[in-house]
Amino acid sequence: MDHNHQNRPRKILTLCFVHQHPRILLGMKKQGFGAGRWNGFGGKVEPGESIEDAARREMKEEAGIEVREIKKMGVIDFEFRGKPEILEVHIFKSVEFSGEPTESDEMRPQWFSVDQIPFTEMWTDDIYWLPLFLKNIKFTARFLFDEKDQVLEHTIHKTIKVW
Ligand code: 6OG
Repeated sequence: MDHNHQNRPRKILTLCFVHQHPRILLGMKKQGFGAGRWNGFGGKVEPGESIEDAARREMKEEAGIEVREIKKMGVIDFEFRGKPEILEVHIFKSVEFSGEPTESDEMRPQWFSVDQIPFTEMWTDDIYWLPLFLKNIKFTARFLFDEKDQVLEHTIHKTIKVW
């Protein structure tokens, strides 16, 4: 573990999935960071905005839906070898929403059965923690990626934390 962990620049991001068992809403990222991969919906928290508000705003902007209650399921620190910045991603679950999932400039939404999640077309960390998410187990985690976006190291802790 890096001894200067506390001093490194952090970017706070949200990532939200609608999970209506046995289906989950994913989006194909069309542009920007992570383009070509299926993921939840989310992005950067803006100044003066709460993390939860950012998660709701991104769902509206990227998937065209309004989420009701959202529950924080986990927080992941992502690090990339050779880069000082840490991406602190707050993972949320929504069960109910209003509106119809709609394609945006950033994302193309699609429902998947939870037993047909396209892990080979997703960020390689997802296989480690999405199974916990689907079982409603909360977690904190850290992933270190190499230059080819492969996981070099990871730690995951289940938590009872209520953020
Ligand atoms: P913009 O920077 O485009 O938002 N994100 C990740 N998601 C997963 N599953 N794994 C990662 O491993 C990720 N890094 C970032 C957070 C980027 C979106 O992508 C998520 C945001 O929802 C490195 O605004």
